[in-house]
Amino acid sequence: MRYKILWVAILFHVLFACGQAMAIGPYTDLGDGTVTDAGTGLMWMQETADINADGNIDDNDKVIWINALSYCENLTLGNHSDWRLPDIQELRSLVDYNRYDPVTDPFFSSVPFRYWSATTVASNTEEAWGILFKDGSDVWSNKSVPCYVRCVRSGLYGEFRDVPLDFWCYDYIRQLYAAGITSGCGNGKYCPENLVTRAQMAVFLERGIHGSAYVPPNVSGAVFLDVDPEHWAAAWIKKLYEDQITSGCGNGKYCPEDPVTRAQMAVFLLRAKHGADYGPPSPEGTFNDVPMSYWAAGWIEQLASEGITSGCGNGNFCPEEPVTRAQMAVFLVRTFNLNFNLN
Ligand SMILES: [Ca+2]
Repeated sequence: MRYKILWVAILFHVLFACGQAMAIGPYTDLGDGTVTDAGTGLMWMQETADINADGNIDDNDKVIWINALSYCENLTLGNHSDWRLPDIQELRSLVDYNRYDPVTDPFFSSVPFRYWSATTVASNTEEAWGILFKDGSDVWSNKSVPCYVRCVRSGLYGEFRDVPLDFWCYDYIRQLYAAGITSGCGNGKYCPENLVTRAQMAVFLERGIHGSAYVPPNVSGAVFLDVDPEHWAAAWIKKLYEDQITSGCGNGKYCPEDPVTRAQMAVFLLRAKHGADYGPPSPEGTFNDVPMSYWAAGWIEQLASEGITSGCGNGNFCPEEPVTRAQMAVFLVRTFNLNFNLN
């Protein structure tokens, strides 16, 4: 019984310790003197600030607090100029409690001495918080004491906090946002892996057709049996119907909560782009999994010949697969030629 308790204790310790260790990073070395931390979404200077720019980090690179602030604010590194001195919580996020002397991941090459944070001590504004990177302890010092500096910026994520800068279609989501076609899925997120519903598709398409500022007229009566006039997208769906981009999903319904399939998307996009009267050329059998007899074959092949899709790999199109919001960003940007000059 005693051993059982011991083993449970050890197991808890291992689980807890592993959980702590995983909170550090993972880091990505961007190769330009900067490191991103996927855990916190922060970008860091890889090296301790070489204040006097002599190529060495030594006592001469310690500065008083006010100079630490201004050094970071004036820093340009990795093509970014929005650097700042980290606050105490941000600075502590670099501390790996499994390490000692210094306590940071080896590629940060920290000096085991005090680093400034931007956080002033609440009880004495002549003092500010810092961290001793030998053991990770919080220390406060008078702001006139010279300490080392490592600057930070909040640059790992762009417009949405669930779409990192190195996300596979970051540029497309950014374009879609800049065009005003999406403002995300709420709480600062874009929800790239969520499936696009037919209700959301109505909004995407109508904004693509009529512009980002477009607001559809209010609806009084229902157009589709399954779209209540109170539904959040009722006006958009009605306008999509009036624009003759959709006739619904059959039996007088629109199926607003169903995911959009890739085949449906092909029809939606081409009608939105070319007008309600548009019809594609006859299919020629471009994709292995889209026989010429398939109901949307012509649409799908036209989507490919316009460069909006190249399929889902291996010569297939995956017509019955749903579309994620990330994928839809790519399709919409290509369909409506959204090409803002973003820097
Ligand atoms: Ca130096």
